[in-house]
Amino acid sequence: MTHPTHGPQARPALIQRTELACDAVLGLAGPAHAAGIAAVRSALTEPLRLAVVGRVKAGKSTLVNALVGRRIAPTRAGECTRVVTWYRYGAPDRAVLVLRSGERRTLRIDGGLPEELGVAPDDVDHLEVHLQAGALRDLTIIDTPGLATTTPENEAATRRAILGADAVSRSAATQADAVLFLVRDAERADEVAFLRDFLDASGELGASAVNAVGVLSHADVFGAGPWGGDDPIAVAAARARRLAVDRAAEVSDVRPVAALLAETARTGRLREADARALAALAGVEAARLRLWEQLGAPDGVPAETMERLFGLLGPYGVAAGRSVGGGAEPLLRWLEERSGLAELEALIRRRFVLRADVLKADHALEVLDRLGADLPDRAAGAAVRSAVEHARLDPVLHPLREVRALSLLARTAPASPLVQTLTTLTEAPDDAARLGAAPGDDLPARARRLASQSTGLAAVASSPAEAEAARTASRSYLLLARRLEGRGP
Ligand SMILES: Nc1nc2c(ncn2[C@@H]2O[C@H](COP(=O)(O)OP(=O)(O)O)[C@@H](O)[C@H]2O)c(=O)[nH]1
Ligand SMILES: [Mg+2]
Repeated sequence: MTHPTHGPQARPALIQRTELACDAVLGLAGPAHAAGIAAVRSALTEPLRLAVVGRVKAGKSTLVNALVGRRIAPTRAGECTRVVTWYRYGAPDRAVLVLRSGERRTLRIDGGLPEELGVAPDDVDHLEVHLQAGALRDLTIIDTPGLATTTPENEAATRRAILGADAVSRSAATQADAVLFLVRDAERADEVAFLRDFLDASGELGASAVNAVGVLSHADVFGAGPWGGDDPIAVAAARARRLAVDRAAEVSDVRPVAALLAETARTGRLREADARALAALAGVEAARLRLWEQLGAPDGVPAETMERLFGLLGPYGVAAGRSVGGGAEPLLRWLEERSGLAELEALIRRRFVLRADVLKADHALEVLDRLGADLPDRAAGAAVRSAVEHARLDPVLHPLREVRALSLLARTAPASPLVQTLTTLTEAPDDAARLGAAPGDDLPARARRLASQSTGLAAVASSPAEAEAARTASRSYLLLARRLEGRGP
């Protein structure tokens, strides 16, 4: 049987091999761990789990709404904002409250989630919301209450969601494969410290440049703000680029996003009447708009309208959006473009969705390995860890090694040219692109040439991480050559 290491058929083979590892571990670890291992195994064929983390009021729930295209995640201060909420694809639309006792209760969704849950948030493990939303077909999104918040419960719930609890059975069911970090103002030292702490705490199972992407949120309030001369979104974009370089170890990229603008654009909240009311503000002096609450609404504009516009668009959306003109349609396009959401979605697709099987398999093996390390029976634990190691050495799972080598290199030597090599190997849509080949090139010959070039690079590498990256790339090209020649998996 052949197992392609790349290409569309690679996914099932990679997942199948990881399922075999789960089965092997099940036989070694004993019945006490059967449920936990079964959960790890079944998650392999579910959509990738992406957790959205960041401090309270970072804009997480607003971003989730924008991504899902529904105003479902509460952004006010109700109880729902205090529990971990999974948004997954499913019909009919429904919400299931999963209590820490294991009990499950169905909640009604009328437009949005209820303000009150009917139980103390501390008794809730998580809330599962099933929606027929296209974005959820290949991604389960986990909204979290926030880290390092004023309430320890919020933090504990978030940590449980991302890092898992101590028992594998729980952690397997609650862990995320990938993470979006929302940071509201990158230059505030405590936000950076927060990111560090979180990453330290997450350890091996947590985030790294491979499975984490940063979001600089509230991009519309950067710089001097909406009433200053600068374009706040351009200021945020420049800051995001700097942050991506500084934080290359922790996140693979940082994108500026104005989630409020995206939410308004994507959830059908903006009506034609709003666009008309906004356009009517085009001639009003900026100072008057800025201070409207003190000075009163401009002539002919009801105060409710002002409130509604500021609620939908924020100060920047009002200040800059009023001159867009032409009605709701161009205004929606403008909001969409300014929000930066499409770029973030493209990144999520490239980094997470297209690599979903690799991230899920890697995560599953990591959980199994940790189970082995924690088993009180040392001999059984060693057998589990060796089964995991054995799986990792299978050529079918070579993409996991690529991703790990890339993570290590990005962390220690982000400027190394091998970062690009491994990124291309793991992200390119097909073999020709993976090899950087021109039309008509002899692909197997090119793969072999690149393999030996990479071996050469390993010999002159400036660090162990770079040497490992070069050896990994060399093996990638070699496996690719063998497959292209019809001689290997
Ligand atoms: N101006 C502006 N406000 C935002 C943005 N994203 C979220 N907000 C507002 O910030 C507040 C907190 O957002 P929320 O999504 O509940 O934050 P969470 O606690 O991280 O889930 C809400 O009032 C949102 O409307 C944004 O990009 N720009
Ligand atoms: Mg929230």
